[in-house]
Amino acid sequence: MNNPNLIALGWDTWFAEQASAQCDPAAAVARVAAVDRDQMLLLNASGAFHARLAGKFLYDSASPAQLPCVGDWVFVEKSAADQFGLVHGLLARKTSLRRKAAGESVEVQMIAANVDVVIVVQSCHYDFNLKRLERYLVMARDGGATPCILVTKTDLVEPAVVAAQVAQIRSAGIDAPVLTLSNLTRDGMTELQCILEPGKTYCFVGSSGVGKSTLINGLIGRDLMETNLVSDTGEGRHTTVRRELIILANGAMVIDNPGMREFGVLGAGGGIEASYADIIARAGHCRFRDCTHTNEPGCAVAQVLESGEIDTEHYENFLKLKKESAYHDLSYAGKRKKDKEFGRFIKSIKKSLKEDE
Ligand SMILES: Nc1nc2c(ncn2[C@@H]2O[C@H](COP(=O)(O)OP(=O)(O)OP(=O)(O)O)[C@@H](O)[C@H]2O)c(=O)[nH]1
Ligand SMILES: [Mg+2]
Ligand SMILES: [Zn+2]
Repeated sequence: MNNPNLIALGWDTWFAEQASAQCDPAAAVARVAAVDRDQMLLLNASGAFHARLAGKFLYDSASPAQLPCVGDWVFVEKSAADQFGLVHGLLARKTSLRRKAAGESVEVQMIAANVDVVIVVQSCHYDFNLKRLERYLVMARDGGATPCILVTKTDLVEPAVVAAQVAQIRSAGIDAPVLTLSNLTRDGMTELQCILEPGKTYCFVGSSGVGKSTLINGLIGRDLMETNLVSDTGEGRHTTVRRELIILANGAMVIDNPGMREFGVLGAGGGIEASYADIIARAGHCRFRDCTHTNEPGCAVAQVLESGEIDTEHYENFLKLKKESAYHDLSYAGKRKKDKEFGRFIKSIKKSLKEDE
């Protein structure tokens, strides 16, 4: 189970322990590089191959979030004669990048698994938005990953504009590292490359058109990812439609993502607590243990707000996200039962399995 060649793909003793606790320790494992409906691209020590979900595994999964997604480790069976591998199970996830789908649905969507660092990309040209940035940071931390902020398209504005945005991030109490980059002049590329460590997985998220695929192409050194012209306002169609884990020459792994327009945050994993550590620390001094920090007497958070020690916008965003995540957690618990959508999904896969027989 301690195959040194898997270590390059991010395998470590934590996963080895999960594997032996979950399954026959001799079972083969592989990492999911991409998922296309019922088929996936897997990586192991000997390279890339395609695989499908075993019927039993599919039937036993209670929700789409329990099916393999990019970055997952899976148990797989494949003999040399087989064209496809057969995936029998999913290893426990060390980190999960997930969101609540926009709109009415309460379904949790997996974006990627076992990501070490989530790189939140915003363009300094039209896209920069502190509230949205904080949502992304909460999402990253909620699933256990470390966030990093990347401000792109610095060639399109004066350096003072970039500096002001970085200052705004800092004064909001956000302590994640901030990098700046122009894909055009390649200013900041070396600094980005410096943080990418071999064997670690980096997932790029952010709005459509901020330059995620362009920068991944820049890291690979050739145009593997499709990119597209967008209007100046950043409004445009989504160019990237598929997630794929790619191994860079230095051994770091990167995952590109389609731009996200709107997403709900889940709070259960502690993402809000971690992203608003300054407010949480103050909250410990409130007179009432269940203080909502809105109008109670003896509220320690209100005190620092008055003194300006904590930014008002940062505080308001905290209240909003807390309310939102409490609502999602509640509605999610209430709708645990398998929903219709997933039933239909299972049906379509069953059908395509049959057709292949
Ligand atoms: N001026 C300038 N343009 C850039 C920069 N980075 C990307 N672009 C352009 O912005 C457009 C969108 O870039 P993409 O890399 O496709 O954006 P994306 O984030 O992958 O978008 P989605 O796949 O839709 O999520 C392309 O026309 C790029 O050439 C940059 O640093 N400076
Ligand atoms: Mg893209
Ligand atoms: Zn309080």
